[in-house]
Amino acid sequence: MNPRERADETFRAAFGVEPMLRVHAPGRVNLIGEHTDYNDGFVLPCAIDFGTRIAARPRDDDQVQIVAADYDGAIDRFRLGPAIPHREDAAWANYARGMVQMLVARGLPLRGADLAVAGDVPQGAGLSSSASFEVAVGQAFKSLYALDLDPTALALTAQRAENEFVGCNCGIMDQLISARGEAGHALLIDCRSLDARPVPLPPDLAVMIVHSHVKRGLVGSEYNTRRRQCEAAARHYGVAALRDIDLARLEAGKAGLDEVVYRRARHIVTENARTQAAATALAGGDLAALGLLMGASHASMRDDFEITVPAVDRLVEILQQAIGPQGGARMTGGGFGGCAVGLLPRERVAAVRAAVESGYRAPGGEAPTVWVCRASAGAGEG
Ligand code: GAF
Repeated sequence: MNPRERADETFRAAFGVEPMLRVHAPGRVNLIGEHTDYNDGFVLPCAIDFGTRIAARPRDDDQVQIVAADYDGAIDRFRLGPAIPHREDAAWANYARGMVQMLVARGLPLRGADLAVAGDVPQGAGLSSSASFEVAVGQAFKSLYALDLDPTALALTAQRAENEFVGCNCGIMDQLISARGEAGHALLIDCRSLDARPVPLPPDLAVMIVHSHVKRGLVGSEYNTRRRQCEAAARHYGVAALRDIDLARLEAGKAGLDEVVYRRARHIVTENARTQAAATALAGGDLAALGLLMGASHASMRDDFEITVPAVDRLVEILQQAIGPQGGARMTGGGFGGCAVGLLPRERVAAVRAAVESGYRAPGGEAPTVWVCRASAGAGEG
């Protein structure tokens, strides 16, 4: 059964009627531009054909009931309000609770709802299962109550839920691409203005995602440390965010800057430049240039930002070798495990898949999981 069917079936089993409407929101893969979003910089993600599906009906009171198909039909119940309590015993429920609380905080006219949720974004893989869940919950309320909430506002509300309710200090990339993705395109997002330029993916280009099966450890604490280091560097240069300096200024002003903080800043400054160049290379179908930029991005994440782990470095090397000069590969997402992304000519998919499946094993012995994904549209009904 696909997630849509599972959401429907779970809805019927829990509430005894057919849902009134269905919504979905996708996960994402980031092609390049890592940790640049909270530095007001550039990212180049695309929404993928894995996502969260919700079957829903409105209620005429202020009760919300959510049944999770992926958690054995576990049910969460709470009332709308400005201070919805956290669930300490069911972390999944807090994404929905946070989203609903932030919709209420926007002053939107919502009532309660019955929802059934099912998804197929692999969890803990760095493909934004949680952003897709938050955005899907927001989309469900938007559709049920015809809320005045455009896709950017939907994304900002979901980010606020994650920052203030769930307690993860993430940037805007994951929620924005989940809300605004375009089929067949990546989006070059300016995370300061929130302008998002669609960049068409050439039809003969494959987007390959490979799960390393390295369990992501320390993500929260290391993520917050990186944020603080970037903020310290911006203060050192007297700018609002690292987006505001280029490599020349980074080098000219580095006296007195802690060496580690300097390398963190160098990753952000060079990654911003690479991301914009990669959008140009992608639009022009220049796979060789794209491959070099992806390789440099991975090296920068490994050596300057220090968010890769040896097994993922090895996976990326195998991918790079198998892909060759026409295309490239890098780790994708927040880091410390998770997935690599490869961009390659479609005709090379079988050979690259075979090379990765025979050449890579996770530290625990697991074989990699390989998906070729379709760049998909953002959240919506249906
Ligand atoms: C995580 C965060 F949620 C994003 O905001 C982004 O910072 C990403 O890590 C790294 O690029 O997915």
